[in-house]
Amino acid sequence: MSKLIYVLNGPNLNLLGTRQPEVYGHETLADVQAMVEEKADEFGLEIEFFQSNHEGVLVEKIHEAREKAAGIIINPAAYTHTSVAILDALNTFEAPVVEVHISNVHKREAFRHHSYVSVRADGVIAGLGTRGYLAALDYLAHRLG
Ligand code: DHK
Repeated sequence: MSKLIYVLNGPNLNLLGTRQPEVYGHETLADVQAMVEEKADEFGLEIEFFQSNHEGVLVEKIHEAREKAAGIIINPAAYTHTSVAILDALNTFEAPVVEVHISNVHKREAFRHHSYVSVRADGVIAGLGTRGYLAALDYLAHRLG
């Protein structure tokens, strides 16, 4: 049975493609999903791709991943900078976690420089645009063998 990777996306990422394209690019979240699924196929991995604008829903999805996933790729979006709840949920997940940001948060406002999720993440990718999801998947594919 192939390994399942959860790709979780936080608030406002449903608007990718139309939301501040100068910052987040022109690809939609559906484009990102298609790109990630195609790459996962090459690696023989399965993808559960998910987006929510609600913190508790993301927490529950991480709980679900505890039983099902071999790894998590998460772009917590604004919750990166605010959510102890998402950090605590990720701390209950025992397999690898990669944090992805489309933009380079360190080139942006000071409030984006701190990440609660980075306290748990095995790796952090920022500023590679949506290719960051593929870099995260490449890492997990190799780490999971
Ligand atoms: C996405 C968001 O929505 C912001 O709140 C984060 C992140 C950065 C991104 O670059 O993907 O600060």
